[in-house]
Amino acid sequence: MSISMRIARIRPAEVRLAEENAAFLRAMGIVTIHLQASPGAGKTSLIQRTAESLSGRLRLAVIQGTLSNQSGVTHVHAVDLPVVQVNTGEQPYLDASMVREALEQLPLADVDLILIEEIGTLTLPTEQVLGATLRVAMASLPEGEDCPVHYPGPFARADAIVLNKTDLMAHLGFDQSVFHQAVRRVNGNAPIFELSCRSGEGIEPWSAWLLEQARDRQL
Ligand SMILES: Nc1nc2c(ncn2[C@@H]2O[C@H](COP(=O)(O)OP(=O)(O)O)[C@@H](O)[C@H]2O)c(=O)[nH]1
Ligand SMILES: [Mg+2]
Repeated sequence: MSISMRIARIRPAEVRLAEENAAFLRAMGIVTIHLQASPGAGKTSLIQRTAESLSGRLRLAVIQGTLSNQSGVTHVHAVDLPVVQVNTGEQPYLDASMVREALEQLPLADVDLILIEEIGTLTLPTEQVLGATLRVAMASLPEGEDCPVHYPGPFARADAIVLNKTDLMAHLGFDQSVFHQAVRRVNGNAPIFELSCRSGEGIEPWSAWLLEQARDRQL
């Protein structure tokens, strides 16, 4: 059976579970960010930088998806950060029931913001729903300026877009304006955060946006 057929069959239950996740998290005043990007784009690095940056300002937790056949996954190693790793087995993406199980393992009374690191891919089933508050799509400079046009799905659905590895700008001759145009062809509104997890440049505006999202929803 193809994956799309399987998803079409399980979709109503998944959607219900995702809605339950969303309602539960809303009631707890917790914001969840579903972070999607190619392998190596810098998802784990961004989570670590974000944890450092928001330390003392927001209480973070992490749900990190990993594949069973994936070795050398970069583990989140920020101090004092609750992290739950979810092995998705053969399925190359997280689903709502996995997120629910992960939530049960987190100290939710002491959490304001959960960053969910998706398995590294820009191709996810469009039906995928987790119940996360916001979606973030991330690209990195080596993927080229056209990345959002070649893989429109995650960028079109994103509430915010991150461009990582800006420290490589000069080496790669990357043209930011072409990247912005590519994003705007698929997403008219989402803020774009250009940053470098290597140097830390640009992390603060991204952190400030997260803080704003959390505060807006906790009032
Ligand atoms: N030059 C550069 N390398 C980065 C940056 N962010 C992450 N990396 C490197 O990219 C590789 C993949 O990063 P990782 O966070 O594990 O990516 P993930 O697979 O998306 O979670 C690692 O070798 C990181 O050190 C950055 O801003 N600049
Ligand atoms: Mg990672």
